[in-house]
Order: sequence, then C-alpha cells, then structure tokens
Amino acid sequence: MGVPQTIDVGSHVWLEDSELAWVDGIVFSVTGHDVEVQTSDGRTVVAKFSALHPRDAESRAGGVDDMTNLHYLNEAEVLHNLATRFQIDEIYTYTGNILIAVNPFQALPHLYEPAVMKRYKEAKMGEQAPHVFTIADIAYRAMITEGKSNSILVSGESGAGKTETTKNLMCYLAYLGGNSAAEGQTIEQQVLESNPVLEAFGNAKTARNNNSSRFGKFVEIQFDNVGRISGAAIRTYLLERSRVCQISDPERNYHCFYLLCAAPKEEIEKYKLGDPKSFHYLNQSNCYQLVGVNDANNYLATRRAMDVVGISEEEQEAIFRVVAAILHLGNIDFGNNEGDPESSVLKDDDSKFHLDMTAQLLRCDPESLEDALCKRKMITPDDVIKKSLDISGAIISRDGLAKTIYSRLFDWLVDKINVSIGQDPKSKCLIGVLDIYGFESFESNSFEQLCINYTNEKLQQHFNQHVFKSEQAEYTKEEIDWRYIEFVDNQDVLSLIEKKTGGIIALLDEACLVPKSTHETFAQKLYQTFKDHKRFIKPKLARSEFTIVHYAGEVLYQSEQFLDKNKDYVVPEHQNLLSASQCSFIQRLFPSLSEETSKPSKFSSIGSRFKLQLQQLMEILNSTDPHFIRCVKPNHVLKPSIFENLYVMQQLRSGGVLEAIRIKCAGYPAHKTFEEFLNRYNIIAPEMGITRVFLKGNQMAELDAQRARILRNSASVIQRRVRTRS
Ligand code: AOV
Ligand code: MG
Repeated sequence: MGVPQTIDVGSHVWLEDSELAWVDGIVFSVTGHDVEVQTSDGRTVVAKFSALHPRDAESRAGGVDDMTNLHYLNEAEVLHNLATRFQIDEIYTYTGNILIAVNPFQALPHLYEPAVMKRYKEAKMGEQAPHVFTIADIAYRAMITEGKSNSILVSGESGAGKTETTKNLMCYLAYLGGNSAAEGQTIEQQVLESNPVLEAFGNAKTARNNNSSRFGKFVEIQFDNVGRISGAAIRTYLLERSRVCQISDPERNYHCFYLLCAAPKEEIEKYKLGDPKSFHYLNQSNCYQLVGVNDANNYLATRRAMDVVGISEEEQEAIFRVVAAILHLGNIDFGNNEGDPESSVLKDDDSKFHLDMTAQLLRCDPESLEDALCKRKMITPDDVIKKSLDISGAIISRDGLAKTIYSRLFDWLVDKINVSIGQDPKSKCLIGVLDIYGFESFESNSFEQLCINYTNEKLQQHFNQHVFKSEQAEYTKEEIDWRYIEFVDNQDVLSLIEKKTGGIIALLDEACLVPKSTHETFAQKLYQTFKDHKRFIKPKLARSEFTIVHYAGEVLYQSEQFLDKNKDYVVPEHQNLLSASQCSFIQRLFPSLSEETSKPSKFSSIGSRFKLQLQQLMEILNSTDPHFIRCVKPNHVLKPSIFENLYVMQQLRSGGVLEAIRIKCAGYPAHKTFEEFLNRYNIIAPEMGITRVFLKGNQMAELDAQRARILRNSASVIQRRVRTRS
C-alpha cells in the first residue's frame, strides 16, 4: 500500500488519543507508514496513518449547524464540532435530518420561551438555529401537507435528555395545534400535564439519572383536519416493578413515595407517615433527597396536574392512600412461629401496627390481610388445605403484593388520563412521540435491563434502516450512480433475544413452565443454545450470568430473578383480598376474575407480552414518517460545561450517529453545492450531480492535499512554523 495522498507534510490532522479521543496537530514528516505529528499541546508523536484523520484548519469558530457541512466527515471532526458548540451552549446540531441534542445539565430557558416558539413557527426552513422545535415543525407541516402520520423518535442512553426533549417537543406541538379560543381545560393542557403525573409515579432516581423514566411511553397526538389537536392516546410499556420493594444506594424508589412523605401535615397524620427513613421500602438506600428538588412543592404540583388531567379529588385521595398503604405494607415483618419452623407470624407489635394501618388504608380486614400474606391454599387431590409460609415465603408474598398493587395503580393512571383526554375517532393524522428508557448497563443487570436494552435494539434497527433508505433516496434524486452500501445490522442481537423458537425470551418462558427449573438450569440452557452465537458470551466460571454484546456495548446480566420477574401472576389470595376491599377504587384495581383465569396454573409471560407490545409499536412506527433525535450525555457526573470526549464518542459510535455518517462515507460523504465546491476548488472537477458535487471517502482530503501543494507559499509557511517549534 502506498502512502495515502491525503496526508502529507504540513497537513492538519487529528491524532487518536487514549484520553481525549482526538488531539489536533500538524504533520511534520512522513517516513514510509510512519507519520510524525506535532500536536497543539506541544508533543511530537509518531503514528500510523490509520490513527489519523484529516482536520479542517479553516473550520468556523462556532462550528457548523449541520455536520454534513463539515468539510471532512470523520469522527474527530464531528466530535470537535459538537464540543465547540457545547461550550457556547449551542446544544443542538443536525446531521442531515437527524437532530443531535447534547444535554446541557443546566436550565437554558432562553431556548424554550414562548417568543422562541413564535420565531420558529414563523421562520422559513433553515432560517433558525437547529432546535427540537424545528423537528416538531417539520413533522407538523409534513402531516398537514401530506396528510400522513409522522413520528418523532427520541433516543439516547439513560440521562441523555430524552424525557426533557420529549416535553419540549410536546410543548411546541401544543403551541402549533393549540386551541386558544377553547374554554376550560384544553386537550393540549391535559396532554402536557399528563407528564408530571406519570413522572411522579413512573420515574425515580437511578445511578445514571436523577429523574429516570422506569417505563416506556409513546404519546399519539391526534389532529383534526385543520391541524388542531383533537385527541391523544398514551401508551406505556413495562414499568419496572421490582423498584417498589427493592432499591440500592444511591437510588431512590418512585418519586411519589417521597412526595407523599413531604405532603401537608394533615395528610401525614391521616396516613401515619413521617420520615421516609422509617420505611423499609425507602431506607434500603441512603438517598432520600434530590439536589434542587423540593418534594413538598412537587407533591402540590402533582395534585394540581392531577386536577388538570381529570382525576377527581376522591380519586386522588384514594391514590395517595394506596401509596401510603404500600409504605406500611413494606414495614410488616415476620418472625418464627415457635413450635413450627415451617410457618411464620408477625414479628412484633410494630409489624402489627403497620399491618393494621395497611388494612385500614386498603379498606380490608386485617386478619384477611395477615392470612393473605402468610398462608397459601393448596389443592391436593382430595382436599383443599391452608399451608403456612415460612419467613422468606411471607416476605416474598408481601413484596409481591406491593408490586402488584403499585403496577395496577400505574396502569389505572394511564387509563384514566387516556379516558379523560379522549381520542378523536375522526382524526386521520397523528404525530407520535416516543420516549423510552435509555440503554442501561449497571453493576448488576436483571430482567428489566434486558427488556430496556431490547427496546433500544429495536429502535436502533429502525433508525439504521431509515438512515440507509434516505441516503439511497438522496442519490437517486441526484441521479448519481451508487453501489449497494451495506450497513451493520443488529438483527443478530434481536434474533438472539426475540426469536420465536430458541430466543432468550422463548427459553425463559419454557423455563417458567417447567416446574423444576431454576435460574441455573435456565442459564445452562442459554449457554448450550448460544455456544457459538457471536453476540452471546458465557463469562468464565459463570454459573448463571451471561453477557450480551449489544449495539451500545456489552452488558452482563444476572439471571437470578429472571424466572420470577417473567411470571405475571397474581396470587389468588391477594386478588380475593383486594377485590373484597370496601374502597371501590381499590376494588376496581382488582376486578373479580372468572374461574378460568384465576387458576394458578395459568402462566402469562411478561417477556412475551412485552415483545408483542414492541412489535405493535414497530408496526405503528413503520406506518409513519419518522424523525430522529439522538440525545447525548456529555459527562458521567451530570454537571454543566463538562464534555468528556471519549464518553461522547462512544455514544456517537454506538448510537448510530457515526454509523449514519459511515453510511454516508461508504457512498459519497460530501454533498456540496456547486457554488460551495467551486469556491474552494476551482482546479479539479470530479463527478457531478444535478445540483451537487458528490465526493467519495477521501476525495475531499485529497483535494485539500493537492490544493495545499499548489498553494506552496502557505504550505511552506506552515512547515517553517512547525520547524521553529520543534
Ligand atoms: P432520559 O430521559 O434520557 O433518561 P432526562 O430527559 O430525564 O434523561 O434528562 C436527565 C436530566 O438532564 C434532566 O433531569 C435535566 O436535569 C437534564 N436535562 C436534559 N435535557 C435538558 C435540557 N434540554 N435542558 C436542561 N436540562 C436538561 V432515562 O429516562 O434514565 O433513559 O430511563
Ligand atoms: Mg426519561
């Protein structure tokens, strides 16, 4: 291989760096395959060509709005452009029609105020700086003019800013499609106020994000034939249930528990609450308060938002009564039943107090509650007997009850909001906004992380396919000959997880149905089945752990609780207890089941249902024109002004941004208008389309290298400068 023409003595380059990802420098000499680079921080480094990228020495001080206008479309230039813009609070940048949003980790109100919305609404395309409003505007206009549904898909890892971005999008859509003449609560107000309600019950602090969404959400905003919002539907996906009874430092349980503990005095007294530290479901972690968040104010704000979305005063009372009951329920502890180690009893007076409180708040009989927690009906061939549970069995029963009540409550909220906002059956067009939980990799990852990461894989595939198609379309429009461009597909990871026979979800269902299976037999089955799968790794010495090589990196899963978490099953004792509650609200959360469905043998799989939900979501998305927003998290410490190059780089790579760019590079990365092109190179003429010049991978840099040689004067100036520095 000869020396590439693109990099020569005097060339401006980016040099790969283990700490900063890329540093800038100038080539001092070239010997065979070795290039000596003088870096801007004063080092002399010898590197291979493969560790270098051409750098645009004439780049604009404030960066470019759209990365496809970068002179060189390579990783280093993309990263540098984002970093440059981030330092001046320009958090939005396009890559063609994809919007990249870097989380500022500080309030930037000037970006979202009403005057700004007005400006974006009145502006012509391309007149305003990149913004989420532009994406919403494009989707809205496309919907009106083409009469077709559109969707806006927001992705990025946990804490990258998806939920905030979604809220900004929804505000702007409400502004565009709002009905200012309407009286009372407008639909758009209800749509917007559904956010704080769902966040109070579905968001929590995790190690990655102080306000992490623990459920996925797709909001369908429906419009009438003149473009006014006429209805909405909120679909939610798999709420993380384990959090209700199990948290670890530095996480928190769902916000609503802390909000209620900070409620006005009368409520605290009524529910016998108080310090969150006194509740087992909250004190497994040392984190109670969030910096910059006032739980007392948020409690009142949540109540107001509930008013707006049409949740009545009585319903609100019942909702928070149930939340309080869950806290008391968690404090019921069990001890040995003297004389019978196989059974358990309430541990002490304190547990008795919390049992009575729980029963009182759930409006059920305390003895029945105790029985439902500690005993199980067993059906033998000749008899029905009541068997006592031992201590650990009773604890599992208690936590199971807490999780069931909470998830039913959450589903009730979603249904209620949907009913009260109302659907418009006549609406032909909608804009769907998707905000899911971002890719997660914690120290310990369980079934929830698998579902979350599976969702992200699904969206990643959708994104890849779309980017690929639109790039093809651009070539066709310009009548440019293009060869088939292949892109890295993540279908293999998806098959690993979701394949109908023999995928992880299917094997998990199988394990749940076989009575003797344990997490270890399940893991063994995975090891056998995926021995040669390149996306599956069995860690050395592992007995129940496994690693999946996701598009965004490897994740190690612990399979201990997979079987339990996959079983969607309410114990009949719990069901009967609550469907007999004196409170009609609670009764409705547990409608009496028919004989058939209450049989304990009936197994319904959470994993399979989730898979089906995702399939349905993809069908909806496929019937819409998509718009993509990729959120980027600039640092691990959740602080403003810190831009960790390597971390951002990794997100750009895995999140498909660089993949999108790679697809462009595989074809003709540079799409310059003739004018732009001739301004810079009035010397050489490569392939030309109708309105643009199309250049392959390195042609742009080659042109620059030639241009540099031709402009010998400036080149020798550079060389002289380099020599004097060394
Ligand atoms: P996520 O939705 O992507 O994570 P969020 O939208 O909750 O992330 O953002 C995390 C935090 O970053 C927010 O609570 C804000 O403090 C800050 N933030 C994000 N975007 C902005 C913005 N545009 N302006 C100001 N601050 C912002 V997760 O739900 O964990 O995947 O499951
Ligand atoms: Mg979120």
